[in-house]
Amino acid sequence: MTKKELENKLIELCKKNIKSCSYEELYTALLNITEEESAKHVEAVTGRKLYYISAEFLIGKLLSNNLINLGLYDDVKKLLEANGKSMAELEETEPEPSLGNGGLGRLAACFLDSLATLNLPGDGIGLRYHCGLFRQNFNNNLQNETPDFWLGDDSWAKKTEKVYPVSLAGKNYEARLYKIAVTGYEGRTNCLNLFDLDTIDPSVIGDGISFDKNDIEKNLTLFLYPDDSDDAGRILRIYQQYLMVSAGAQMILEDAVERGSDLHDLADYAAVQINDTHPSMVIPELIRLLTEKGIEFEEAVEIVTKVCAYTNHTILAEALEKWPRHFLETVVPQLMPIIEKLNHIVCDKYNDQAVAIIDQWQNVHMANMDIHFTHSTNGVAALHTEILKNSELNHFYRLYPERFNNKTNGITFRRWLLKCNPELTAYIEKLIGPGFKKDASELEKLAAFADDEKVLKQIMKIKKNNKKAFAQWLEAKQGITVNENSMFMIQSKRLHEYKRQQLNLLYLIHQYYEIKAGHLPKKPITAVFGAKAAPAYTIAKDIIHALLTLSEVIAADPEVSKWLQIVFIENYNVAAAEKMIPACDLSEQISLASKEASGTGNMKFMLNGALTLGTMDGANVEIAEAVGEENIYIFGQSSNQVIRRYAQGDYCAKEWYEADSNIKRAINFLTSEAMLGAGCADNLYRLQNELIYKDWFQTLPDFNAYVVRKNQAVEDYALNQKDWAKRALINISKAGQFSSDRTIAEYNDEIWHLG
Ligand code: 26Q
Repeated sequence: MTKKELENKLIELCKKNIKSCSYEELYTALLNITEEESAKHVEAVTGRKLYYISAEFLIGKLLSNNLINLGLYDDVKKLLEANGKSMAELEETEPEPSLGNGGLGRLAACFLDSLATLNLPGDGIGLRYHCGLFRQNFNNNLQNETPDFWLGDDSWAKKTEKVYPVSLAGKNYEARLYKIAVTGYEGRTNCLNLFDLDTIDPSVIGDGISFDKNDIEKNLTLFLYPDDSDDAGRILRIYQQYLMVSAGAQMILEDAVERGSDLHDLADYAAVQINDTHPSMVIPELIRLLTEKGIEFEEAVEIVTKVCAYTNHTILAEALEKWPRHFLETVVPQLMPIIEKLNHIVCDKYNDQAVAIIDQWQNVHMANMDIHFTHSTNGVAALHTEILKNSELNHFYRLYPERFNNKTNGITFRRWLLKCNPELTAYIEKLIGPGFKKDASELEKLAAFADDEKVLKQIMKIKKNNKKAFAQWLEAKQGITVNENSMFMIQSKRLHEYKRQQLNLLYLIHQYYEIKAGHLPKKPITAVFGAKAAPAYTIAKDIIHALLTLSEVIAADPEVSKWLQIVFIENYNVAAAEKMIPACDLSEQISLASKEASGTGNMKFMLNGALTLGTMDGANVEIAEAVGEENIYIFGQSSNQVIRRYAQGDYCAKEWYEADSNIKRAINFLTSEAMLGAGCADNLYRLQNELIYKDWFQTLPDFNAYVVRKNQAVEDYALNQKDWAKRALINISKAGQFSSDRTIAEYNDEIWHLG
């Protein structure tokens, strides 16, 4: 499409000249143009097609991304600017589809982008939630949650005439299919298939995000479930999962038959990737449907095992889904006999309770079913996969060593470089040509410029500009002014104790004391947080409260606030991440070693020229290997030390608290007069007790190492900007291996064999 054609089309759709259009009108018109263009790249599928089935697709806003992938972005931007309109304001018009909690959902979105870009036949299957993850606001330094409706009149999710019957608790429902086009970068167009009921009714919503949990017809797809340890209403999650899985399985079979399958050969037509245990019921559901169509049970099991593969995203035992049998008996009675039979097969063969699907307390272990009845189980970073093999899933690894494999996560460079950091993208292109956009390994060519002063200066200047842009965005959004000349250290990810935002909190209190004592940092510091806490996760919310309260205490203290500022981004989401990541100097990846399966934010920051301060956990290990120890700040216990400490069961936080005056001082400060003056005593005391008497994620043993490494980073940053820029450049040049294009190519070569 030429620029002139684009202009004519816009004018035709809006029925007036561009200058007099509102942003809403422009958005709608561009959405239509984008859809028309992307439809031209839909390709017929022959052979094996992938279905990536996931309860979450954290796709984020789509307009700019799709325009970039279709090669229309620059023309649209110029056209708007020529008519006095800005792309940034246009983007504000689009509601963000927050259809995921965090890493797992965002990974699914990156994978769809890479599949389409690599010209592979691969669709997503998920749910069309009416509200994405809750909207977060702060009130009295506390998190509040409100519903986040994202479906306006013009949504990317197009309603189809296709409906599938789904039986839930013995009642019949109709799952309607909606489709979102997934455009690849100079590639094909695939599809994200989302299912929904026609009968959803937002009037069942009460205060905040509470709603009447009883009326399935009205509430089933109303909300995305927050990553939650809360039991209340969990049964509704089974309803959601089965709606997705049953409609999805019917669609997969129908699609295969249409393309010539006799179902015995289903594996030649379909590959199903199960994204964590949330869609695990697809296994018994496919078996059920195949036997219904006349295939013998044993053969159906064999077919499904060949078709399906499973990805594990967590090492936290408490996060592995297990459902009380009576839940499943209530919601999906048609599956229970099949799950029972699968369990018999396993028990007869192995006679080992540790690998049974149904345990002695009548809980159904979804991950166990996945490992037995798929041909591949993968972890999401090298360390994670090793821990699965050697400890967490060792019983299974011994049975099926050949099924276990690693697929280190990745991110799409189209959104996390081209879209969010156009200035850096243009500069890289000037240095090494455009090849890196589709072949990320070409970033290596940047290493040749590591000692080129002109290049390093420009890298620093771009970072400076991105910090300025972030500061303006923050000012407009939250009315907060930050010092653009300070060092920006950012920790943005879900709020979880294992991710240890509380360790960062203790550091900031420590700094507060140091500054008070006249020990000034070498450079002013701005500590930025972005994080949502699950509504029922009490301690996570207490950590948010403590950080907001500390931020207020520091802001009110002119002696300290010149040197230290804490900023908490309200309602962290994909759009916010796109503003924060390019502006970051130091990326905080400080989970307790062995607990973060991979992390993907770590990759995004690195790609945008931040240095990492991190533990040897998840993909940090691979980042450290890639950039070398002089280009990263590593600290803390190793995963082996942590695992040993847990095994010994002798960690006593109180001893660390008593033995170290800095730790004691920092923890005591939580309930100081200053903090109690600005915050709530209940929350602050509860967090303090948790740290002294429990500290399940071993914050205190890593405290001193963290302080030392972080202060080293501040000093290096302050004293030698050129060297810092050089190390940033090396980080960018080594980021190629963390492209999701690489990840998807590996999945395809080793698991899917598509086409
Ligand atoms: C479970 C039961 C009930 C309600 C919610 C849930 C639930 C929802 C979401 C459990 C887990 C999740 C999300 C997990 C997740 O995002 N895991 C992250 O996956 C990333 C991609 O592989 C990794 O990089 C992160 O390390 C991992 O934490």
